[in-house]
Amino acid sequence: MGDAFTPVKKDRFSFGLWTVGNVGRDPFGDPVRKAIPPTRIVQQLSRLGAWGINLHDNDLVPIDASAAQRNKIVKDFKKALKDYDMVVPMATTNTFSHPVFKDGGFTSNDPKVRAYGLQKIMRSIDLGVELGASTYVFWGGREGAECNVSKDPVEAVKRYRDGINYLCRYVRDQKYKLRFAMEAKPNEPRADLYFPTTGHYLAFIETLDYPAMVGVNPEVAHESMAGLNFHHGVAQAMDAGKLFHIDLNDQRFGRYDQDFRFGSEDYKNAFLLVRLLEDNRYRGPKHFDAHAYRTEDEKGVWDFALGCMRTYNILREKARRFRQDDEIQGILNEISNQNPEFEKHLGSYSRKKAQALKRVRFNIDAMGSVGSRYEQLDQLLAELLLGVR
Ligand code: GLT
Ligand code: MN
Ligand code: MN
Repeated sequence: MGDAFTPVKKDRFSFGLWTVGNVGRDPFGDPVRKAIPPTRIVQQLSRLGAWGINLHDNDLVPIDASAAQRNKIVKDFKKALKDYDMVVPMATTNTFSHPVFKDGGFTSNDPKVRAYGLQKIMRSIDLGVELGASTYVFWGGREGAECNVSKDPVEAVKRYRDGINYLCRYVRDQKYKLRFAMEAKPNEPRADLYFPTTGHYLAFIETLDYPAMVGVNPEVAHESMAGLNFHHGVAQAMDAGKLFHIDLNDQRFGRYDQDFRFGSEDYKNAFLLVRLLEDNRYRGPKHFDAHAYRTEDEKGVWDFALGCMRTYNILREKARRFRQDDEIQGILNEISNQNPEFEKHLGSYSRKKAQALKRVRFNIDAMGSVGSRYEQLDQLLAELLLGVR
């Protein structure tokens, strides 16, 4: 029996095979869980109310599988998707695990590695499209450096651009309905990664041959690692029409990439994000790119998955209450309706408007002495989030 926060398909929640499939390996310790077969992941996630499952090529098909093995695996997986009413909204390529990618795929100094990278990505795009994906993520996990004189960073950006342009043309040539979403991260596993933030990608995208095909896939943890306010970055991506996908998880500031359960660390920031997505009617997939604590067995993995989705829905309800709270809305109205007679000075430029504005006398001391009521507003938010409102 569910309650008001029980996830359902129309919530469009998705998980990566690699997220619930994470076996708990870390740089200091061995796996603590057995790999869960992809078909069981599909079944269990569906049972919990998830809608989609995302994958890297090698999450499903081992890198050394024969063509016959690949076909059998893909066939079984498709059957599970059908049986459990699950979709594959997004796919991506693993260009980071195999040693061949130790110095990057797109940005490797070795053209042979770059060529192999393109080949692997084209095959992986074929697989993603075969499974129904409409978004293709690029996370350049090895596109970076430790020895920063080993690669010219300007050249690295050019190589990356050449690779994405090539693949845009491949997608068009194949007549695939596929959009790319670029995922930034400042560091880890490399000391420094190129395109460290979503903002860097937003600028890069405009330099591509087919910018309309390419957007971003911001991840909570990654922008937090860079010390940034996540929901501000997401807002800018939305404003640019580039929020094609989103990776939801949680993270403590200043730490390694923790990929914690969504909303497990910072309720307030998680609320701000959910409110932003809901109020702006984001309709893309809501993908949880997170994994269960290393302390957990398989039951803990499903607790984790359900927890991500429930927390999102709880915060969605909080966002609704925020919109309907008279006192909060009263303050917001007051804030946004100050001195309406000055609106006429703003907006688009004209010489006449500029001349008029230059004649206005402002009493800046009086203006600067007006309080903002933000303390009161923020406390009302705190009380709403803490459940006493
Ligand atoms: C990897 C990374 C994620 C990316 C995935 C896509 S794989 O787990 O930590 O943030 O989204 O390649
Ligand atoms: Mn991450
Ligand atoms: Mn991610």
